Amino acid sequence: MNDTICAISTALGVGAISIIRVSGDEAISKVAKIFDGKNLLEVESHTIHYGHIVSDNEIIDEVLVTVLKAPKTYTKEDIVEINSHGGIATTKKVLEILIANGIRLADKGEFTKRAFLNGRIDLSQAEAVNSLIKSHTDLERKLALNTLSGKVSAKIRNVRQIIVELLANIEVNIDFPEYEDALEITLENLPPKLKEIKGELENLLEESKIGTIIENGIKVAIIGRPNVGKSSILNALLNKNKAIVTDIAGTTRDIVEGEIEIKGIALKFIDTAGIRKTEDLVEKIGVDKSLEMITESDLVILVLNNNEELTEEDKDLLLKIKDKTHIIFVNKNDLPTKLKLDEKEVVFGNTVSLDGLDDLKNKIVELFDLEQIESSNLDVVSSAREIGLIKESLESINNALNNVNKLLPVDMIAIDIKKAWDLLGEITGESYAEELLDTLFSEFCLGK
Ligand SMILES: Nc1nc2c(ncn2[C@@H]2O[C@H](COP(=O)(O)OP(=O)(O)OP(=O)(O)O)[C@@H](O)[C@H]2O)c(=O)[nH]1
Ligand SMILES: [Mg+2]
Repeated sequence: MNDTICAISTALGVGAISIIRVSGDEAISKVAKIFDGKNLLEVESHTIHYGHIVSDNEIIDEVLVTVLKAPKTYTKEDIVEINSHGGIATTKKVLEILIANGIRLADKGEFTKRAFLNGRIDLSQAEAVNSLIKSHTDLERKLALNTLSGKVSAKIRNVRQIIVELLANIEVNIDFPEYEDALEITLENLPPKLKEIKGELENLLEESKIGTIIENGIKVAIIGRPNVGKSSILNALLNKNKAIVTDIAGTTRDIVEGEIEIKGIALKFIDTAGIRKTEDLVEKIGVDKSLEMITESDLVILVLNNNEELTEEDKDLLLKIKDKTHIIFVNKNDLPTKLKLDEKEVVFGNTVSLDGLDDLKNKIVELFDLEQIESSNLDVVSSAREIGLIKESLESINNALNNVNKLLPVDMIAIDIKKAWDLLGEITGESYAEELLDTLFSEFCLGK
């Protein structure tokens, strides 16, 4: 594990500076060998030094080298960071020389993996490092930074603590029935405890909805019959001509996507092929994709034409979206009204004067409570892996509650409670499988 690793930590391209990072027992001694400047073996920790990287008596680059001695470093190992000139040729050359000197090229995320394995951060925090690097929006950044600070892990540990206290009481009752000070856990007093844990887990899941929206944005499918103006609406929302608009029904064949940010949240609009019965093979594939989008999206905007009477196909679509989060947008309200509609929550507008498009955006803000997200604490779970584990943990607690109803013995019920505890431990990495680490860190960039 403790071999010395190196990687380019900055993005490889044209830039003023590149950082090549080295971590491990031999980090300082190996870099000292190729550094012409102060003797790095004798310098203090957390200092930076001017000099040259040399190889076979040739000066490769003029650099600044930072020496960081264990344990107060990112990996808790000795770290040396070579600040070379930027650009692909110089950066790669410095890396090559390090490798030629017996330093291994790091795997993706290996520095952060070491930070985890050496106990500097937990698994949830390690994941947050990746989210932080990949964040596009300011809210994503804040969310990741909060997780990295350990606020989210603290909430998970808190629930684990409640569970472990319950488990401890059960164990004491089983192993030392004569020990009278311990609270006796019975089928009568178990349900309130389990319900408390259930409540905590449900709360984490409820809060995580905010995290998911920030991380993934909101997928909004624009659906409707041909020619009602779906592509025109997409273009108006994006404020650019992304999709082709013509008066020929069936213009859009494939999905067209575009993104805007509202209240710090990415709205990912998907314009779809107009839905109708068709014999045209290409159009048919497009229509099938449109129908798929109804299921796959977080929100459906069903577009109707104000200038036409409601058709059977419209009625069919109204039925299809009934149980889905949706907004009905009645387009072309610049033309005479022929549409009669019973629906309540409807936005009217048109893409000629752009009337109603702000109402449409406001409706989305209202539906997903985006104002509240912007002002919330953002100390919530957001990783899909972690949300999955909380759900599984909740399932185990529900099983335990069912088993109480079935009057199973307390020690049998404890098996599910223990499982819930273990699953939560996988979030922070208190319990984990080696493959999990491999998969998780392989999603990182090199050099982090
Ligand atoms: N008067 C009026 N015409 C509109 C409006 N919105 C779109 N149109 C016109 O309606 C026609 C169809 O518009 P599109 O945006 O291509 O419609 P679509 O729903 O994407 O159609 P398909 O791709 O065929 O499914 C075009 O001629 C547009 O200029 C509107 O609000 N008012
Ligand atoms: Mg279209």
